[in-house]
Amino acid sequence: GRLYLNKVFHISASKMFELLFTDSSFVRRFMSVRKITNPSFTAWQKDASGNSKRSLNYTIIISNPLIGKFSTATENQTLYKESREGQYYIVDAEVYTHDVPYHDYFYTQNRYYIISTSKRKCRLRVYTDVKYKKQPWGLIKSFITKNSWSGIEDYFRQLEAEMLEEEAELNQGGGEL
Ligand code: YK8
Repeated sequence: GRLYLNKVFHISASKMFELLFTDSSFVRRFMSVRKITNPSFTAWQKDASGNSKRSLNYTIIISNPLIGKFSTATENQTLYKESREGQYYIVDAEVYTHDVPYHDYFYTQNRYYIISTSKRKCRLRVYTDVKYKKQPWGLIKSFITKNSWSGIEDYFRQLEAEMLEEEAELNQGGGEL
């Protein structure tokens, strides 16, 4: 996988989890900035193995003449049972884009780590991998991989920027208490 985000924020680990993985106003705002529309979320639900799962559906804008304008997407998230409330959280997100060419060949796996570094700080790390369910022709595969990396890089660069704004808002006036 590739490391796309690795940064310490002045936000507690539990707050970071709430911002990213609940139906928060941060997520709503970030989606509208990214022009991600029609979002629907299921609630977190614990399964037999002890992990929690939820899924998201939304429509993304692509606007690449070779690929298309929009695609619906499904994101299946797993919160691993090894996570410890307030200490660290490990979330896997598998993203399937349903309306792009070769959509049945690949998906993206994002792994989020939220690690508490002190009472009011946490490290956010995101690793990403493009996974293949079937092996496409070499040229197609490199096209998919190249397009995926650039889209993902852009997405996490913006997530970092929006999170820095959120951090500033949350800590406004609070100082280094
Ligand atoms: C999530 C990875 C690939 C996909 C896209 C596919 C092109 C295929 C080219 C073939 C459009 C929000 C991306 C970027 C769409 C957006 C996905 C997002 C950013 C046909 C030659 C959606 C994180 C995420 C993960 C994967 C991204 C897709 O939270 O290039």
